[in-house]
Amino acid sequence: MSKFYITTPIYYPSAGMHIGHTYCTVATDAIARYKRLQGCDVMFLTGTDEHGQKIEDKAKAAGVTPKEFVDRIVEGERGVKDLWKLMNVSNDRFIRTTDDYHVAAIQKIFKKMYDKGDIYKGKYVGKYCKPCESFWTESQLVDGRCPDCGGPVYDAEEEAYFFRLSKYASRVQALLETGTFLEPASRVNEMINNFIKPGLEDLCVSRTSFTWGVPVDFDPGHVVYVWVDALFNYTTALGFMNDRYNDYEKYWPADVHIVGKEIVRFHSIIWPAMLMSMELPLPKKVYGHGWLVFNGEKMSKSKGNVVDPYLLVDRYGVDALRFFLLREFSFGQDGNFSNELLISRINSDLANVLGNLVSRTAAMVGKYFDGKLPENQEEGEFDGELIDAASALRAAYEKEMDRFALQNGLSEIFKVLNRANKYIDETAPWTLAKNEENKPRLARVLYNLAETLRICAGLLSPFMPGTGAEILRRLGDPASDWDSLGKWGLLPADASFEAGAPLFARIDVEKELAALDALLPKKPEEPKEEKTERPEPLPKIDFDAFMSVELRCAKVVAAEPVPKAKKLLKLTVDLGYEQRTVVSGIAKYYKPDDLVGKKLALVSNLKPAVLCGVESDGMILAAGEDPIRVVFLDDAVPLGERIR
Ligand code: ME8
Repeated sequence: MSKFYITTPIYYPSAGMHIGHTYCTVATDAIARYKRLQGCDVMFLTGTDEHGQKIEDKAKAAGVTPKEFVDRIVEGERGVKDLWKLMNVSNDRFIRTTDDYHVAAIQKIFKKMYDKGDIYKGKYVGKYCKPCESFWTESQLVDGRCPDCGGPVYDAEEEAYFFRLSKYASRVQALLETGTFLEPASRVNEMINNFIKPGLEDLCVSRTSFTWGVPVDFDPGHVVYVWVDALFNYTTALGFMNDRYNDYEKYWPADVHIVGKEIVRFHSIIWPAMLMSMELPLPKKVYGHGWLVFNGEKMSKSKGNVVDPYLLVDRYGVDALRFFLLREFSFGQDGNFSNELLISRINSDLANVLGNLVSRTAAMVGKYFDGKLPENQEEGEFDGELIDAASALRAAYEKEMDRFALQNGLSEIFKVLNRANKYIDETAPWTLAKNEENKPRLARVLYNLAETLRICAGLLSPFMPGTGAEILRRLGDPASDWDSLGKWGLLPADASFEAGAPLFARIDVEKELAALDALLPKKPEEPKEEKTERPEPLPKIDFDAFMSVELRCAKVVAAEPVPKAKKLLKLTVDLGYEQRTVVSGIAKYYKPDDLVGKKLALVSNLKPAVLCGVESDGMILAAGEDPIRVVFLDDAVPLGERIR
């Protein structure tokens, strides 16, 4: 039996997961299920990438340890594992980079590259982007900002270990030029022109400015760069350099790493170079898929445009969502998500074509033959075209699926389903039913429809596992293995077809859009026109009077409602030299999560006051009365800094 090892990127459990993450994992799941259907021995790996400064900072802001923080997001309610369960993701293994076996293996891997001379100690001087955890040179910046996320970068100088990426530049280029290693082909030129041709610099692979990472065991104070730690997950999860698993020999090298386009550089340049250094076989393929964008922008929490998969599954069901993601967008390119597209796709393909064909066919088998076809059947006009289309489907589908053209794979199935709906119009079974003599012909027409549905349901099941299985169940669980799906006529002649509830209901587009609009997170409000009316001025004060107010920069590290006080939030703020409790009347305008991690201005020498039983030691600056807006400070202002 042939082996097939497929991976998704491992996710940063730093914030909620959205439809973009779901897209990547569901696509990978469809490929893994397709390979299983073909009879391959599949290993499908996913997991979480849990180290790094970003996680350390978020944990600190939430007032918990990094491990507690990631545990909650990975294992907790609506966490990463929950989401994959919801989406019916069939991963065989789940790795967490905080797992002991992985950490110990990373230490050995790092040491091995160091002993070989491919990792050496040096000093890093340049720019650093915190969210991306990446060092950049001045020339790599775009308009002075991080080339990956567009965010601000900071001067950085630290002693660090470097990986001799430059040494492997020509081998990596040759690998990319094979044309089979990285797909789609458009990504190859991007890698060669943007990264290899300008000259690959050695990669900084350790950090000393934070501690939440795999410690470099031979040099305390250094932790392994999160991407080195993350990339090797694909091998440690199989048991490479650890005893936890024993599948490395069996499954490595990977058949394909499915990754988003922004991390193609890590997977197609850095990853093979490190494997070359370790003298390990290289993955056979890296596939860089496009992004799901929302009105042209990548989804991100800070832009407030994330779409919640739980909400969509709740309204439409998991299969409809899986289907939409893989049918609507071309996997290698960006796709613009919209609720309207989602609803239209459900209506046009699932309710009108697939659902309708299933219910019409089953209803006719029920009405004319009591749910079970007679063996006495008669071939006739139009049969040939439908039989040819359904018999050729598996091959056409396979051709598309083998190059990960998932959208086209589905479109091949829908061509046949449409053909079958047309066949109903052509053969007009309701007219045949009027005459007893035509019953054998009618039986054959319904058989052909049911047999077409057997093949289509089997080939749909990697995309819509529940729906595929349900159609097959209603057909009496006929043969649906890979071999049988390539053959016509395997449904027994006296097949039964159980009528059941409609598989997909038609949705009223306008009503549904309005309902969704009310439910989905609101876009940030457009700023209102600025007020121009002059306020009544207060008497002038002298400089000393102003300076007697001590304003300082503080960061919110925790926030919670005050029991029995609807308007109040209790904040714990950090001034760098001490923490304080402050009560503020902003509960109507801010949720605790909106505030944690943000810096604001604190009147720190205000006399304490007790509000609803909680002592408030200071006051935060805010503007307006309804709504009240907190005056947030730039993240670059140091904690405790005086504001004047
Ligand atoms: O990159 N559309 O983790 P991550 C499509 N930890 N795909 C999207 C998307 C969107 N809107 N948003 C995110 C990491 N993704 C690393 C991986 S692997 C050794 C380490 C995809 O949680 C994104 O492209 O930021 C990436 O492939 C995956 O989600 C995980 O992103």
